[in-house]
Amino acid sequence: MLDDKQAGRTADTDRYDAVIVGAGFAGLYMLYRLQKLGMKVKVFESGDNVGGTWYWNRYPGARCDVESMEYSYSFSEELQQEWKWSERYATQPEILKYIHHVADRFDLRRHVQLETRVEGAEFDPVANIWTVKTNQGDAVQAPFCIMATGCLSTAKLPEVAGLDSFRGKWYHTGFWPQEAVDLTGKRVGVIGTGSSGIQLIPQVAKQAKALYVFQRTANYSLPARNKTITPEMETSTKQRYPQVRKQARESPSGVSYFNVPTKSALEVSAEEREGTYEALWNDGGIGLTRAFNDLLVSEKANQTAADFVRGKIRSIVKDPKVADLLAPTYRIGTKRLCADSDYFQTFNQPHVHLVDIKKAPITNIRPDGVSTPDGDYALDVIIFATGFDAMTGTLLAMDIRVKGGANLRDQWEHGPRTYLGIMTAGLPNLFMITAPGSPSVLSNVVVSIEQHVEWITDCLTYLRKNNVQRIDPEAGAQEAWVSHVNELADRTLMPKGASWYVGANVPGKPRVFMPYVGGVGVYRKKCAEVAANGYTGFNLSARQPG
Ligand code: N01
Repeated sequence: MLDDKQAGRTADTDRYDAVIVGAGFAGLYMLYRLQKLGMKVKVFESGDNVGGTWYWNRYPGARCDVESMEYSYSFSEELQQEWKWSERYATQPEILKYIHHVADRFDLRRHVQLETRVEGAEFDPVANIWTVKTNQGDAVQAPFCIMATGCLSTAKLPEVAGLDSFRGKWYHTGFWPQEAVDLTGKRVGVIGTGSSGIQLIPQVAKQAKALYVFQRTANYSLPARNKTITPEMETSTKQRYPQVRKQARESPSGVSYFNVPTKSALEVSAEEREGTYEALWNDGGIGLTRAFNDLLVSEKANQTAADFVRGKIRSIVKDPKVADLLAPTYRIGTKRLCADSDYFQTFNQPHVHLVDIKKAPITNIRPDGVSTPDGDYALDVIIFATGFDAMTGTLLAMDIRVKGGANLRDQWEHGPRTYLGIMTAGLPNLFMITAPGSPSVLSNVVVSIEQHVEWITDCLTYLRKNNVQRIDPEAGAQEAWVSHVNELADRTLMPKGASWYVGANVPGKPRVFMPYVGGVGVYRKKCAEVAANGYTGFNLSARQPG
């Protein structure tokens, strides 16, 4: 715990031009841009340092699955030339170090109040002012409030009784402690086999005496084939950065290096198809569903890629029963693809045990382990890699409302509704970076963050120049955007996956496919058109004279 001075805590009741919630990639860049506009800005951050996702998710094995030279800010040529990434896929410590470097290099820290959680925000519709309240007694005011709270920032524990009684230690990948966790010689249970579990499990296996992996759904994972970035690779990318960044911005996924497919998986011969999959498997990373243009659209095409990966899993895992259990059965790509380093190989080790909790779910946690109908498992440590209340969890945890009017929880009762994935009707002057209805989690999120931050910056500049005091999406424009987002998603197989993209991992959460599947490049153009045409689809209210 930092003291008040270190955290910048002041029980602030000051007035600002804008308040930003969150100091990860999004919040820091938003701060940078608004400062450049000469705005007085306050940032609240719940962690004891900046970094967002990369502050919290410090579990062993955590690394990015977007190549590091592209999972980085592009706004400063000096920054991108001077920073040196060491590996193809950066580790969590390296990314956090980069974010700290950015915060220091651009002198951003002095505007960030740490260890402070925003609890609510209320908009006064007469004065057009937000009052943002925190758990530290702050009540700051600003005409604009910007949520930079991340898409995967509310960690989720399973709804299983008995955790309080557990005598060992337990952890969640999404709020891993800062101090070292020694698992040497321990009996460890990992619950969850999504991206976090798949990265963590090989690392835990290196230390634990016995490792029990509790798997509810087998997942598709592709080898990352991580490697050191050679000086030649570095120089080549740095020389081409302007093109690389442009290509990424205009691409479907926000990266320059994915194939943009033109052929159907069903129009080529079986040999050509297998050869394409094989080459992508050998190259590493999560580009496989970009091999052909119908893998996320046609059931038959999808099955060819799914069969290929299932075949690979069976060829790696020696025990056929374990291999069967690890072979996913859902449509590939309809849940987030994972990238791993020796995940499936880990199950060939004699001290690693796969437990099928789909067939026999965990019934309760006991003082010495967990129970399922198939048996009891004695554990010293339980690690929950059980994911997040994604995209809406953090926003809805706050009480966001208009005085005497709408509130976000009611507005989104049946699922999130936004215009452009940036604002929601009825809550004026509230911007949300990478919100539902934008490409966000389907993209290289740093590219999507930069696009939103720049769009919001331009918007605030326009409002100021044109004497506009209030911006609020028109209800009709929002309905049309929501329909467009749903219509595009429904043309694909994506909504069919029981994924966090549709809220399937949170009991009772409305089943709505949340991200925009139309692609980063297409989306960027649509947002730019709205701005160029004077913010079509938004109600803009002029400042009252006098
Ligand atoms: O979370 P997840 P995550 N009982 O929701 C299981 C990003 N990320 O933290 O599939 C038992 O994917 C759940 O089972 P099921 C990335 O976008 C990126 O792993 O719901 N099990 C699943 O196996 C990613 O998608 C990177 O049946 C329960 C697992 O827990 C997102 O973060 C690295 C359960 C949760 O998987 C989230 O990934 C890490 C229960 N009650 C994360 N509840 C990279 O860049 C859940 N599960 C590489």
